[in-house]
Amino acid sequence: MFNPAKSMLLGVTAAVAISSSALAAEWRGWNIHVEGYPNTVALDKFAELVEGVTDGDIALKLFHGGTLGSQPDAIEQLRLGAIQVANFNLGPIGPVAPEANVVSLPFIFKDVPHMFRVLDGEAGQVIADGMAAKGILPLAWFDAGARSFYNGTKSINTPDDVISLKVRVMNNDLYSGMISELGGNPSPMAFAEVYSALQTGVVDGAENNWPSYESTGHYEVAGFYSLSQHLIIPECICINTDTFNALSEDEQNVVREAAQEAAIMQRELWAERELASREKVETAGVQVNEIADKGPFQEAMIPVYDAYLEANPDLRPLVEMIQGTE
Ligand code: GTR
Repeated sequence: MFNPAKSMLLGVTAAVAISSSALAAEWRGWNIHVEGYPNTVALDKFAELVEGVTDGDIALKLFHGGTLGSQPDAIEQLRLGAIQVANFNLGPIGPVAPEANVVSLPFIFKDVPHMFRVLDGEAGQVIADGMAAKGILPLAWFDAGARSFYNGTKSINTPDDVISLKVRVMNNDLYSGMISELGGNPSPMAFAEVYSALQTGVVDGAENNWPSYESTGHYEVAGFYSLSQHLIIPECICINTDTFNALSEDEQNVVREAAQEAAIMQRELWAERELASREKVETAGVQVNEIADKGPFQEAMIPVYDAYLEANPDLRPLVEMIQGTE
């Protein structure tokens, strides 16, 4: 049964007790990351908050480490209702929900604070509504930093350094287009396969943020990390839209507030982990380089934007709304 006193203790506010919901539910939650990763810790917190505030009426059983499959598979499972909750990166959601794909346009966000201002504003609502319409309702946004290129042979300073490199990307044509425009060969692949692909030379490089580069051990087999910061992609705690809509309004409020509280925790842990991951890989001998001029990389993305807007003319206002957000 819902316990308002506990709710307030947890910092989750709810005015009315949830007593109408007699049905106990057990949700299954997907997560690709390992124990100790900021997102994993925050998801555990979310589960704890939801269980606490509903007094066990809703239990969330989390499957960490990608044990329930790859992210594209999990997106389908969540849409079908086979799993109810997940921490998704918006990258692989783009092919399903066109509004969410705008965040996968390279360099669309100036920096992470800009991304959060966008998500907290009108554009964020358009993205969230587009996702919910496809069955993937975002409850709160996680920080996933900026993604940069890494490979096993050289520092990347200009787009020419990407020519002929075989680069693993997430499942999304925008990323394949991005690598092709830089002259490289894109290789879409599941996250779990990247380590051995780097190790065996199936790909030369990949791109990711500091914590994932470190937590996966990719730095052990691809020791040059070049700060291109070409993608800043948000992540979410997402819930199956029907599951959410079946809740009472009070339950919806407490579940959303629990997700938002978990997201605050995630963002704090993320900031710490970014620094710790960078320090760890540098200590292990990774060569890190700043890219003095990102202009040529940005210019190379013009055809990616043009093709995207040609295929999705109705999304031009959303792109412009994001670009116009201070
Ligand atoms: C990570 C992200 C994962 C996954 C992964 C990837 O940064 O947190 O959800 O998308 O990147 O590259 O596949």
